[in-house]
Amino acid sequence: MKKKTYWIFAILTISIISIAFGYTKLIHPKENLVAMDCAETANTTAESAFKPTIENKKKPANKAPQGMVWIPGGEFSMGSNVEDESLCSLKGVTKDAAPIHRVYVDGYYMDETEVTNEEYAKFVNATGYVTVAEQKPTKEEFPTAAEEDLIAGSVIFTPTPSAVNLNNFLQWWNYIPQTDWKHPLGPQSSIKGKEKYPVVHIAYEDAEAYAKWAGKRLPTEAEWEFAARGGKTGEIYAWGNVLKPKGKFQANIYQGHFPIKDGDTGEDGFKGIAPVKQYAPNSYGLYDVAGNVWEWTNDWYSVDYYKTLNESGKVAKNPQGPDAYNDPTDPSQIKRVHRGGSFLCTDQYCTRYMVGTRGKGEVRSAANHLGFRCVKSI
Ligand SMILES: [Ca+2]
Ligand SMILES: [Ca+2]
Repeated sequence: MKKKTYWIFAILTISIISIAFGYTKLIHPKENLVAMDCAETANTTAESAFKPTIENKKKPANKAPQGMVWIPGGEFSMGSNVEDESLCSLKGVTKDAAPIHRVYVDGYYMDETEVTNEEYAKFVNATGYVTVAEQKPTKEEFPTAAEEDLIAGSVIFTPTPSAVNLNNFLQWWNYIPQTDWKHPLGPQSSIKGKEKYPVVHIAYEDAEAYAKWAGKRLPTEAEWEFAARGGKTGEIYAWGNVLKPKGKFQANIYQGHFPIKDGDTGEDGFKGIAPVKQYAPNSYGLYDVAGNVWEWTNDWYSVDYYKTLNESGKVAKNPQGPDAYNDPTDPSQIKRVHRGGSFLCTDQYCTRYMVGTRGKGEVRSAANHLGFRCVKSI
């Protein structure tokens, strides 16, 4: 990486990449890890912490808006058994999805897929909207940066030439000028022929602007998880408790040696990002809630939000997230919650495709594994 862009790269990447991988700061992962199937045998002994999901019975009289499905809402147990998440050989190193706590959400419609390039293009064509990644960073945002370093761009996953210690994500992320939703893999790339791929390099305000234009909104974290669980109780994945039922992957995640060049074997059918709807939907008809691209939610990220709700002793009714962000590992960064993991999640490093687990990202940061989907209240 050029030194010139290092400063902005570091600022923009640290929080977004820590979404998935921040906990590696806390541990010392083995080098040269090989692909493992350990998530397949994840511990379910604490499943009793989950109480049955009780779906609302009421259904709207009208048909769902095009491209959306009805999520009935109801009461459910939210969060993750920390014994089941994170690195398979190091259970429970991430604790922000605990404790499992009781939540109620009203019913709503949700986009059946991640928002696609085609859909985002309609919004941009109609409004002339310019995403954060397309905007030149300002002196106000980066007061110590030299003028020539203020270059619009975004962050791209860049495989390493050989095996690396997994404790430093800066090794496989690069800030690339002129990278944005229309140029997802750098200035020479395009989205031609990729209309059905999820839009990426989307900062929070870019997602929010689209949602408003579409007459929708971003889901709360609770709405996202209720929907992703598909009415089931306490399952590890959006499709059940086995990573590969009948030996078949159910989501676009990462297999092979992470993060090296040609390390992604694409055993699930895709090396890198996939068009939407390539895997079976969950029982509410939602595609790719696990993997493919991370999805913004509306909630501030606070490491202890679940603990606070749980300690209230009540069912949290339509929780809207904490009043303020709080990430003690990165206190200066303003973050909101991401959910679902991405095509880069692997049991060697990040198992956030597990349905109850959480991610987080700085609100003005984007990358080529981050998108969103919307909801709509009735
Ligand atoms: Ca894949
Ligand atoms: Ca997703």
